[in-house]
Amino acid sequence: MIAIEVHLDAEASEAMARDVRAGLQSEPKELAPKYFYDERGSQLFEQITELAEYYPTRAEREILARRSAEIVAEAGAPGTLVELGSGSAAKTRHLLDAMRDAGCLDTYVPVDISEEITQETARCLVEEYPGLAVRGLVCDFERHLERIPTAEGERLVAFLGGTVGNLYPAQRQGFLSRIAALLGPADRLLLGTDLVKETDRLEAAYDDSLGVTAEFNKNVLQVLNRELGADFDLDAFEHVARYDSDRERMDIRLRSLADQEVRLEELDVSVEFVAGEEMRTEISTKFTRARLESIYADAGLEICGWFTDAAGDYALSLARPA
Ligand code: SAH
Ligand code: AVI
Repeated sequence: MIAIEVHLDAEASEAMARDVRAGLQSEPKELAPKYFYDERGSQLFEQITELAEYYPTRAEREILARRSAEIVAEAGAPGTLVELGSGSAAKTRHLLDAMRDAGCLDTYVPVDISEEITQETARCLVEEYPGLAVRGLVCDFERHLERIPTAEGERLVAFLGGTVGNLYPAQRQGFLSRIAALLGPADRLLLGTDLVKETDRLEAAYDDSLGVTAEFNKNVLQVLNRELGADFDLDAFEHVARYDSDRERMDIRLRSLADQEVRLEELDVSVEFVAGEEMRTEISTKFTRARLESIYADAGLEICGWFTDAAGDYALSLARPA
């Protein structure tokens, strides 16, 4: 009952080499957050979800635990759940339970760039949900979105965890428009978004006292060391997490602690960092309902369901083709 297509080929390695070369040569330097997620990066993200300061996972879990039956009914009792950036699919169980209880659960399609966690998630889910077909895709969802299998009946496409917030506005707009084009008239998108709140809480969520987020951030350097023959010294960088209140997004960086030169053998380039120089590794955008409505409208989507946790920290919205 498990079929997983892996699209991490030579083309993916070339895309990574191209991205990293361009990012390290731009001013300021920048790396894409999708490169965080090797096996270690996925494990570190799972640890982040359990941190006292990192509320988004708990808030989203609260909504899914309370409202999944309603969400599934509102989405028309779909037989297929497609999940973008599925990871361990820990919270997704609430949706799968609700689909099973509604008698519509047939197929789960996890789509993730991290092969280890996707294989493990598929193995666990077929055991937990007898009769469930898992048709996964290990790929970059921005490059391979159109490879998502079509289905006989309705599909619910879930993009949870707030991962849409890690995309830049133009990238996000293009991505949501492509999702809108994939949806049939009866299909629905379920989107998880963290909401705008006080700077202190946001900055604490991305700079925890145990240093797990710092380790997660620096892990991207380890990925480049392994994949591109780089010689980054992880101890020569520090984690920086600041809220940009104008753009309503967390801005996450690595700051060089010294003047240093880093060699990336596979790219045949050497890159200079001066002491104090910051390289952006991730943004994490925070939303309001009004802003999301306008983002949806620009992408050809409209909200048909809005669910928040009791504290109003986080929202799940259901959207349909406009
Ligand atoms: N949905 C889970 C995991 C969120 S972490 C949760 O809510 O807890 C973000 C996930 O998206 C990771 O599993 C990561 O591997 C995946 N991811 C990030 N960028 C991706 C990309 N470009 N293509 C496919 N998967 C991606
Ligand atoms: C996956 N993504 C939604 C997380 C976030 O909150 O932006 C990644 C993360 N980065 C640091 N902590 C968590």
